Order: sequence, then C-alpha cells, then structure tokens
Amino acid sequence: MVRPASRGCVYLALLTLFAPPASQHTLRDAADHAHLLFGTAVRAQRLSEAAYASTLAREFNLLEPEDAMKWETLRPDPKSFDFSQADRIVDFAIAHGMKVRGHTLVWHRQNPPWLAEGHYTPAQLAEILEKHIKTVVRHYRGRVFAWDVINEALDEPVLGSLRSTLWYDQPGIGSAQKGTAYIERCFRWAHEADPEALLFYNEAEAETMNPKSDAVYAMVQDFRRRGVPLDGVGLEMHISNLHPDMASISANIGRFTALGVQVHITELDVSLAVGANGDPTPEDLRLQAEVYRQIATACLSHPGCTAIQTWGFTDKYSWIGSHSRGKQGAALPFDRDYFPKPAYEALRGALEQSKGH
Ligand code: 9MR
Repeated sequence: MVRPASRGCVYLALLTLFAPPASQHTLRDAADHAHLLFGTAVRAQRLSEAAYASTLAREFNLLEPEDAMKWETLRPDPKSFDFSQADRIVDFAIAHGMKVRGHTLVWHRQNPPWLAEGHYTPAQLAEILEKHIKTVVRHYRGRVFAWDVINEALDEPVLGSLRSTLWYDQPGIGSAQKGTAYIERCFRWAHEADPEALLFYNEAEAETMNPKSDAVYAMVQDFRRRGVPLDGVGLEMHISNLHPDMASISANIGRFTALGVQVHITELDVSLAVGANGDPTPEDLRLQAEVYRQIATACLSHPGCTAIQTWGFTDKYSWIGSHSRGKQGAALPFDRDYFPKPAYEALRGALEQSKGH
C-alpha cells in the first residue's frame, strides 16, 4: 500500500525510513498472529462509504460503535428502543467475522433530553436504568462479547472522586453518597441479562499510575473480592503528549491484570498539532508512530491485556478535530484518504514481532 502524490511523498519517505521489513500482511493478520483483538470505533452512517467499509473489514478483527449504542441514539423516547444504527454495525461485524464491544450502558453524556431533564425520582430512575441495561444487553446477547457497563464515573477536578451525575446523586438511582454501590448495581443487572458477556469499567485519564487509576484499582479490587461481576478495565488512551510515561502506563496495565481482570485499551488515538490544511509535520508523524508502537508493545507484554482499539481509524472521521476547533488532528493510523500512515506500520510491526499472546 503506497500513497500517491500530494502528501504521498512525505509518507513514502517516512514509510521507507521507519517501516518494518515490507510485508503484505494487514493489521488484522498481524493481530490474529499475536492472538490479540485489534479494533476501532465505528460510525454507522459511514458504512455505506466503500473505502471506509473495506478498510474496516480488512484491517480489524474487532469493532465498537462510537455513538450508536449511547442513550441519545438508542432511546428516542421513554418507551421505545431504536436499535437500527447499532444493529447495522453489529451485522457488519458478524458478516466480516469481527467481534463487537458494546459502548456504553451508563454515561453522564449523550443522554436524551427526556431522560436528562425528566425530573425522575431515584426509584423511577433505577427502574428506567435497569430496564435499559437489561433490554440492550439481552438484545445483543451472543453478539456483543464485552460491554462498557459504566463509562467515566470518576471526576476530573478532584481526581479519583466519584463524578456527580444523573446516575450517582442528581438524584441518582437510590445509592447516592454510597460510593460505588450504584456502579455495582449496574454490573449485576448487566450480568443477569447476559452471564456470558465480559463486563468492563471504562475510564479516561486512568492510563498511568495516578489518583484516578488508583480509585479504579480500589474499586476493581473491592468488586473482585466481593464477587461483583466485573471482568475488565477499559483504559481509553486518548493521547496528546508525544512522550507519554510508558513505564507508568505499563505498570498500571500490570497491576490491573494482576487482579485477574482483563485490560482493553479502548479509545487509542494520538492527536497532533495541525496547520490550516489539516496536516501535521513529518517529525510529529514519526513521533506519533513511536507512541502507537510503544502502546501496542506495552499491551502485548501483559497477557491480560487482550484488546486494543483505536478511536476511529481514518483522519477523515475523528472526534479530535471538532473537539480542538481544528487545532489538533491527524490522530489515527490512516490518513484522510485511507492510506496507511507511519503509525499503521508501527502498530503492525509491533504485532508482527509479538511472540503470541
Ligand atoms: O467520539 C465520540 C463523539 O462522536 C461524540 O460526539 C462524543 C460526545 O461526548 O463522544 C465521543 O466519544 C467519547 C467516548 O464515548 C467516551 N470517551 C471519550 C470519547 C471522546 O469524547
């Protein structure tokens, strides 16, 4: 795969300089070789774009709906469930022999107005949430192998404290001020709905050893001791620092897997400063590739780190651009025209060098 013209010269030079020995294998082949799930977040409305669909099916053995399983999309009104977009993605995965991670049953964002502004009592909210979790998990029973049950329940300003949310204490589902009790109830509901599904707690900025990951660790340890059905921790890995503390990231993955839970790297992207034309510098592309390589290598060095997902795969569609008002971008392994970047080669190289997982 060689990219022609325009940005092509730069990429070609970088590929030549930094690529591992030429290989006809795809990232998916390399992931299969490494016995690792390698996936990406997917937008249902893009599946009709030929280049999007063919790249997705060729390069990944795992996918996760980026937004299609959030309440905003699944729950147009209090009474009904609209599975159309999520089903499209799941059907695509099954048709192409890919596994599916579900994202996300409980979050404080992307909730529909009828829910967020509904002024429900805790008892009513508990009933609504239990029904939602059980209906969605049952709908995908046997098709979604792992769920992000709760997403980002910890706070940013006071790292490690529980975030004040609709589900916790505004007004919450009846477990306000009882720490992680509301989270535990959600895991138990999901487990009742599909005892085979792997249940994950997914968190942002808990990648390194820090107060937030300490709080996740304490919760996971407590849940495991008491038999709460939690199987894994999702570390998002939205990276904007081109020199991340890899020793800390690796130690953090290690301490979670030592508790007997799996780690999935769930939302990996490495954003770069971009100019008005959306392009990063060649040097940043090289550093970005190195970060991708190091993250893959860190995951592969822990047998309990069983999946890596990028948050999208083409720079054409990524949350980073709108989030940074166009100042950051180019965060993913494929460029806007679906040509592989140095990051792609670095990931594939790391997977190919793996002794098997
Ligand atoms: O990528 C998602 C974007 O399309 C949504 O607009 C955004 C809304 O907050 O959520 C993005 O995905 C988030 C994910 O669900 C949870 N972790 C953080 C991700 C980036 O914001």
